Order: sequence, then structure tokens, then C-alpha cells
Amino acid sequence: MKINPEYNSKEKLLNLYNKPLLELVFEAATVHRKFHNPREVQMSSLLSIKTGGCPEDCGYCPQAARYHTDVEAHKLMSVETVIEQAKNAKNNGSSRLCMGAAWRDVRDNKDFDSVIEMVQAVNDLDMEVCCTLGMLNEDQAVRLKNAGLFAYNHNLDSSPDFYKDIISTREYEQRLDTIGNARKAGISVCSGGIIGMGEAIEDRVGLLWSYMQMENPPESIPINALVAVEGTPLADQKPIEQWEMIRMVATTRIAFPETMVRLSAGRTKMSMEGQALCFMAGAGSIFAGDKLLTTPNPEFNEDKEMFDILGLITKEPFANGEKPVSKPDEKIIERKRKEAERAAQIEANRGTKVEGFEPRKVVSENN
Ligand code: SAM
Ligand code: DTB
Ligand code: SF4
Repeated sequence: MKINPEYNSKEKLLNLYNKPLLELVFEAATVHRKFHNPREVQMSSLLSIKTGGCPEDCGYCPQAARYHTDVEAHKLMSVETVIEQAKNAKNNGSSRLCMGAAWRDVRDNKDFDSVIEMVQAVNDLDMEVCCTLGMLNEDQAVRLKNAGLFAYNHNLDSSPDFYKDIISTREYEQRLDTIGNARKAGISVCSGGIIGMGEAIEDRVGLLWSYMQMENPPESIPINALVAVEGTPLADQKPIEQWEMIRMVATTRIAFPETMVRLSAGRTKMSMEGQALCFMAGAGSIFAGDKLLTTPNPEFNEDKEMFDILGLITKEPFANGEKPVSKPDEKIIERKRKEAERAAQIEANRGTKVEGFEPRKVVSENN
């Protein structure tokens, strides 16, 4: 049962969201227990592999170049640093690593080759690898899949209507296309949204309704509360009450009984009791570590204490799907072959110095 047939209209979903809170939590907890082990919560880590400087205008995002925030633009992280960070995350109990890039879309260049190598390396560590890199075409999705990518994260963020108030540089339809491309390549889909951006409750339900209409709804739905960042258009947005987060998690759980509902951004503003109700209502994962992509998250020790107090246990990797096999990437092999050929040619040129003739010097390999 990918979606719950009892809630087959927007109106029914809206009534569900508005149910007396404890009734809603009880119903969600009942569904949760049928399909999941309620003690298990997955710890995932986020890693910003390419921070800031993004050309898009997502109103919530501190990484958009056009907003004046404290986030500085960096170039792509090295594969070695990613491996080191992934090992740290694994040692701290994370079974999944989500690598995020502040890109509008993926380009077929050396940076993408490096991301392919990152995916292969993290998959080799027996962690679920997730990427969120912006828009993706079918070929790129296939390369990621072959590298060993477990999931692709691409959020619809809100209802189609409210989306237009938040983002103008990318259409809702384009987001659906990217999700479709990941799906076609056989990658597990992670897609969710943000509450607290000034949307109506109908928009929260509208987001869920978009997923309900999919032939294959996401295996994973992250629910974020807006982290209002100074310098972004949504900086002065009033924080939502944690009851709203609990309602959104519970409604998502009931509507998508088999899906992993992730309690994502916004936990620093929640109490342990508020988070406990989210776990009760079906949240099966948190982001662990003191940083999300660029904004703060609860300290590792705080979460450890919360797990101990609530009797939660961490979820093992690949409980919801087999570990992908990493295959060699043809494009990288071909690029490395050409580079080696060029290097050999340069070497050979050095050896064929003819008396009275100076061979032309090669200034840069990238020319
Ligand atoms: N650039 C890629 C993209 O937009 O698809 C990937 C990275 S982007 C930061 C990933 C997601 O993080 C966004 O779709 C949004 O849902 C979430 N996000 C970004 N800024 C946020 C904020 N201030 N509060 C809550 N969620 C946020
Ligand atoms: C998702 O839905 N939430 C995560 C993950 N997918 C990539 C990102 C949250 C980002 C919060 C803002 C920041 O730290 O920059
Ligand atoms: Fe860029 Fe993604 Fe931020 Fe939008 S959410 S501005 S696409 S990094």
C-alpha cells in the first residue's frame, strides 16, 4: 500500500491534518506500527559538497548568490575530504550520507565526474548515498545510479500554487521531470517540502496531494520547518509552532504508510517532547550532526541523549532496499585514458629533442 486509499481527495487530507491533535497522532502511530519498527530512527548526515553561489532565487535559501547572507561561495569539496567526512558520520552512527550542491542543475563536466567518484567511495563504506544536486537529465541519473547512488533528493517544497510565490527561476514541472528521471534510472526518490514559509494549510496538503498523484510516490519524504536566514526574503517569517510540524509528520505518515518520513530542518527550535511526538507520529529519521547544509542543527550529544531517553535505536543502512553495486564509470575511464595519452605524448616529445630545434612548450593541459 504505497498510498492510503482512505485519503483519496484533498478535502479528506485537509480534514485529516485538522483532526484533534492527539487523535491525529494516535491514528498516525497506529499506521506507523503496522509498517515500521517504531523504535528505529535512521541517523542521516548532510554534507554540503558545493556551498553557495547558486543562481536560483529560492526565497528560503541562504545559498542563493543574489541574497546577502553570511554564506560564502566555495568550489567543490575534494573526494578525499568527502571520504573523511563520511567516515566521521558513520563513526557517529549515521547510516546515510546526503551530499548537497548549490547548483541549479548538473553539468557534464569534471565536477560531476568528481561527484560520481564521491558516490562510489561512500557506497564502498556501506552507507546509503543520497545526492541533491538540482536538476538532472536521464543520462546523468543513469551515471549516478551506476556509481552506486541509493537515493536522489529533489523537493517540490510546497503546493504548485504557493511554489510560485517562493521560486521563479525553476518551474514545478521541471522539478517533477527531475524526479521522473531519477525514478526512470531506478534510483529511490526522496522528495518533500518546507512548512513555515507563510503558506496556508491547504498548501501543505497540496504538497502531499502532488505526491499522492504520482504513479510511484517517493520512498522518502523529508519534512522541513523553514530555517529563517538573515538576508533571504523569508528572513522575517514568524517561526511555526511545533504542533504544526507534528501535524505535518502525522498526516504524511498516514497518507503514505510505507514511506520514510524524515524529520528534517528546524529541530533546533523544537523541544525533545515535540520531537518525541513526531517520532510517535511516524518520523523515522533525523539529520544528525551540528550542521545541516549551512545552518545549525542539534549537537550530536544532545541527539544521543534524546535517543537514550526515548528508547530509540538507530536504523541500519539498506533496511529499505538493497545496497547498490558501484560500477566503473565509462566517461571517467575515457577521460583518464585521454589524460594519460596526453601525458605520454608530452613525455615522448621531451625525448625527441632534435639538435638546433626546441619543441613548443605545453603551457596547460586544459587548454
Ligand atoms: N540546489 C539543489 C536543489 O535546490 O535542488 C539542492 C540543495 S537545496 C539546499 C535542498 C533543499 O533544502 C531545498 O529544496 C529545500 O527544500 C531545503 N532548504 C533549503 N534552504 C532551507 C531553509 N532555509 N529551511 C528549510 N529547508 C531549506
Ligand atoms: C531536505 O529536505 N532537507 C535537507 C536535505 N533535504 C538536503 C536540507 C536542509 C537545508 C536547510 C538549510 C541549510 O542548512 O542550508
Ligand atoms: Fe540553489 Fe538549491 Fe538553494 Fe534553490 S535551494 S537557491 S537551487 S541551492
